Amino acid sequence: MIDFSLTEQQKELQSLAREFAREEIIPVAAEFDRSEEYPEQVIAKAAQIGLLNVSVPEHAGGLGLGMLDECILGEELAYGCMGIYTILMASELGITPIVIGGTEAQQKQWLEPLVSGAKLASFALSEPGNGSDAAALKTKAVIDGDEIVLNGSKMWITNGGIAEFAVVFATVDASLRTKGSVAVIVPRETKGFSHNKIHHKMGQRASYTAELVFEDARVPISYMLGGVGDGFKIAMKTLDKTRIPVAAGSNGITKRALEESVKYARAREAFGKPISEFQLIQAKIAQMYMGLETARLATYRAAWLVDNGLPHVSEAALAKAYASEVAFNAANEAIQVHGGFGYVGEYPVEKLLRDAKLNMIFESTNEIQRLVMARGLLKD
Ligand code: COS
Repeated sequence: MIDFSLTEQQKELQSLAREFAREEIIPVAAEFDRSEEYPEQVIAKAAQIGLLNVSVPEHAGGLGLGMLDECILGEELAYGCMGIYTILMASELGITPIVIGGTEAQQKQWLEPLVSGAKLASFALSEPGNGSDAAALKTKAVIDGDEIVLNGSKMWITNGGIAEFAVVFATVDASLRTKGSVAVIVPRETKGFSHNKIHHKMGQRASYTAELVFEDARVPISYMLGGVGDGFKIAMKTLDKTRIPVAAGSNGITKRALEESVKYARAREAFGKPISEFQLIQAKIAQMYMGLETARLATYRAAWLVDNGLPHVSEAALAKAYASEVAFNAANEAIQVHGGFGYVGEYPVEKLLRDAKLNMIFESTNEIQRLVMARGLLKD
């Protein structure tokens, strides 16, 4: 049975997030983009009204929202600012490996405090020397009695260093590739764990991105999710889910690009009439609309598969790659509609382009998404 309607609860969630984006995010988005500061107050308010850490299961004190709920939320928040939404999205990314690979006791231990204390989680897979080849981890994990000792560094980690903990992927023996991988929860205050904030990003500047450094950082072995050899699969299963909210965020960017273009095209005159009356402008607007509607369908379908416990690997990759490319193109065309005004910060469209670019890179590049889809298509 096909049903495109949202439940009453989902509609409420959508209006809550929409109102939050209009009242709390849009008025401050340009300033945080300029200052590159972490929007602490905005995140605190989001937590207060229940928009943070929404995927924490009910048995661990959370709302246990589904993937479609997350996507509805994500589109609205990213409409306001993709960078600010990324902070919330990355916290769900840090939560997911614990939901996938953690015992119920571990879920309670690590996820309950996130909800009650309005704290963030983070996910640390990429390293300075490798991102796409997730099996080539260099961060070393040594099991020493009932402790794990970590040495190495992680790169491009959203919320890294400001989150309560990072789920760190490391290896007990690099020559074993995936078979030597481990996933370990490292609390922020762990001795030997430090971070360096990364500055001057092209876009999504409100989100906090860091390099994490581990120098003989010791944690109890009970902080490991699963066993030795499970880390890679936990990371892959996580990304197979969390790529979908990236698609949802991309749809928020596309929707904003479309609406800003419509508003500007109606108001701006050239050759004695509003530019909205020119067919070449209309074609751009129609193209953005086509992109938005098809990308949203792909996103919702992938989310529906997750929520119904069905295979979703290729569909998640498709949604993420497609929606982020639609968003980038829509933002690019929105700048074109705005002409010179689109190229300066006075209007929000140049920021949309800078923000959209990252969605084509993080949570696996769109090249990796294509590889994932092709693998699915080519296997026996
Ligand atoms: N879900 C569950 N298990 C998976 C999986 C998935 N999506 N993908 C692979 N595996 C399993 C395989 O079945 C295999 O298991 P066995 O050893 O039991 O047979 C094991 O993991 C190794 O798989 P494979 O040999 O396919 O691994 P590769 O090194 O070839 O993986 C890709 C290649 C590109 C798929 C992987 O490295 C990847 O996704 N890279 C992107 C990493 C990334 O997203 N980086 C940025 C993250 S920062 S947010």
